[in-house]
Amino acid sequence: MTYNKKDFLEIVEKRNSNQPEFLQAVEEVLEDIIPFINENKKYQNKALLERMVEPERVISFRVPWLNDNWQIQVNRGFRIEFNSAIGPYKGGLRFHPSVNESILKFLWFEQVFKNALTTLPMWGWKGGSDFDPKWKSDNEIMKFCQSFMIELYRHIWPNTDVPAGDIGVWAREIGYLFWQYKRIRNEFTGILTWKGLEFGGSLIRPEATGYGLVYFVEEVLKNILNDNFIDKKVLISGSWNVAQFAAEKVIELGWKVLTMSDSSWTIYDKCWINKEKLEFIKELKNNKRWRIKEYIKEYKDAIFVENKKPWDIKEYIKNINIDIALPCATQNEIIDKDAKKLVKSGVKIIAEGANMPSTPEAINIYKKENIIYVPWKASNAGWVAVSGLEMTQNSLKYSWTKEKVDEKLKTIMKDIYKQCQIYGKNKEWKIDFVKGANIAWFVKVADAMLAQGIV
Ligand code: NDP
Ligand code: 2IT
Repeated sequence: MTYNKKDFLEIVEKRNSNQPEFLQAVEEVLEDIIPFINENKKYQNKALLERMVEPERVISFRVPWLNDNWQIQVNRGFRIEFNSAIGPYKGGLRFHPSVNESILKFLWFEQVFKNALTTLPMWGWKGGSDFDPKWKSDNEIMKFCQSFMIELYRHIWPNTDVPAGDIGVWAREIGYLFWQYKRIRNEFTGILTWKGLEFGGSLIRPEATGYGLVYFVEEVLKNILNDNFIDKKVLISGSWNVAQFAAEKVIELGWKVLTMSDSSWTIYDKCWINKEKLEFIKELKNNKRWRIKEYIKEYKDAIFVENKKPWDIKEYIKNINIDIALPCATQNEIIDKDAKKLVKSGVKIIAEGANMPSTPEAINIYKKENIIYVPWKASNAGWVAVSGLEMTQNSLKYSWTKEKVDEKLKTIMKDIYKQCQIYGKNKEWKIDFVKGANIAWFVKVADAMLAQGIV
């Protein structure tokens, strides 16, 4: 029996009627996967899709805690485990007021792609809470994390489920969660990743996403464009973690970074953001003098503009042709009119560092204009990949050097490229990376499920 997309979606909608984000994620993926199943007998009549969209377990729990004014607060905690066919559950915890079951199921769905594509034995899960860490004191964050872990610990083990961070959960929160777990179980294990270096964290963790993104772009240049790698002009958005380390790698390769931005300002520097200038930007962030416009006080040749994006470059630096755009700031930062501007700038490759930075309309423009487009689910997998490497180091009770982790990250990004190449070949494009990533994920998970029976 083959699948019909419309009929299958109706079934999923009936069972998840109040979960728009999850339904959107499923629909997007079915576009590539259903034709693939319909062409491959091996995957037919096994209810694979029906099983893949149904979680193994959904857990929701109460998180009571006491704020600094001695008032009792109650939040909702979640943990969604979908399928453990290829390894322990692995993924981030998000603390944000928007967190609900639909958002976590959508994020899980996307996490699965990244995890499967890394080729490491990790399956996706997502967890978190509607707790809002903004404006909370350190003490309140710690109290919340401790209460959250008092429930979460029942469900996680080093070979079962290993959380990391996501929005609202960074090194500080991971430290508090780790200590509480250790106190409850009286056991020092790699139960969380993104830990501090002092207690089992991995080197290259902060760099992983930005570096991994640029490693992927190198593969595209080498294999698709057969390019000489000289003097590439690059637009980068954002100026925090992902953007800074993407810029660092780009500069190391001798390419030219022309822009960086924050949520209010963009700087356009026709004399390039070199190593020294990037250090200045890093320092701005570290000192909490965090507006990118401070740059202009030091580097007077640059232009800074409010409410503009790197993709507006042609308005400020004429006679320039861009080779590569790396959106590293936020979701939906490239809408259709931005995509048109990118086309005009001459861009040849768009590779995503942020989660979901291009809208569907923008992606259609890339396709129409034959721009090589690498979606985030393939190009920002460096993040969770280094989490996987942290788990390995923890089980070995050993720490690899920076060089060793970096080398492994590079190999993983090359492997993701190869998987997209195998499954994403397309008549109009040399490689359709969206299709490639979707099918590579499906094949890996479906084969593992088929081998393990009715799971
Ligand atoms: P941040 O969220 O701290 O950085 C975001 C950067 O983008 C900041 O410079 C921020 O500026 C800027 N920004 C935010 N909103 C806008 C906007 N509307 N327009 C322009 N710039 C904006 O963290 P990260 O660097 O860690 O994350 C960036 C993206 O990458 C996110 O989508 C994240 O989910 C994704 N990601 C991050 C990974 C990681 O390893 N950290 C891994 C994989 C994906 P401002 O200071 O003004 O807020
Ligand atoms: O979206 C992501 O890849 C993450 N939040 C990272 C998850 C992890 O386990 O490192």
